[in-house]
Amino acid sequence: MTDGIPERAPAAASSPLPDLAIDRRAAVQRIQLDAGSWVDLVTGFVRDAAGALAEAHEHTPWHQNEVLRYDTYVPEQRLSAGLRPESAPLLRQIDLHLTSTYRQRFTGVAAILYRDGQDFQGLHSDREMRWLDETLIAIVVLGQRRPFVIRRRAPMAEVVERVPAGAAPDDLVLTPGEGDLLVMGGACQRDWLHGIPRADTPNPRISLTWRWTSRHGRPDTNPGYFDGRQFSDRPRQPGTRTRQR
Ligand SMILES: O=C(O)CCC(=O)C(=O)O
Repeated sequence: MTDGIPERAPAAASSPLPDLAIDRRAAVQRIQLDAGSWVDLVTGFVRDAAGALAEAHEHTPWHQNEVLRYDTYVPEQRLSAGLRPESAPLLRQIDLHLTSTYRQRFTGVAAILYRDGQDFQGLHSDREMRWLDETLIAIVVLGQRRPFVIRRRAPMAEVVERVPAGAAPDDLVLTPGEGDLLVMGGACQRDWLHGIPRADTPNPRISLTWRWTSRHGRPDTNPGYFDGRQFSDRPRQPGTRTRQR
């Protein structure tokens, strides 16, 4: 005490904050697909992308889903897992970043492992009844850069089958990987398809996906074959199951 003024306690030695695993200031490139749909691409979003790939590859409880094709269950050509954002610092940081950047509460995290170039995902959209007018699909891609094809939804679904992903003249082909962030927004799931075609690589690719939907939109009474069924807050749709080991 000096002249009635309490002395300040010595400043506590400042404890260093743990380094962020993501670069929150990395530049965002916005690609406007049309008046209502857009894609944000952030390269170099995950700082130690190689370490994150190794960690996710080794420690994620991957499982093999099977999907009903005609009258037979066939294994999906990729592995997947559901993760909780709070289960790892990287996921938590991405979750907080997405929430503050896009001002929405996302559901996450759906992880997919493409073991090599033979694993793929056909052109589809993450579409669900009623709430397709405005959605956000945020995908962090670790590992091998591979084409991520975005194609305008055609009135005739057969066009998708006739022209391989990436081969149509108007296909937009991005190559996220090595820790990039890709966000599809607006009416992208209603008006556009996306897919990861087979690629000539022995290397793995992992995607970590967060989703948000406004839950407003026209009822989707006639979904096509290529319309995804993964996204719902209801139980998994009949037709997809996890293989019993
Ligand atoms: O792996 C990706 O980058 C995309 C994943 C995807 O399209 C999906 O889960 O619906």
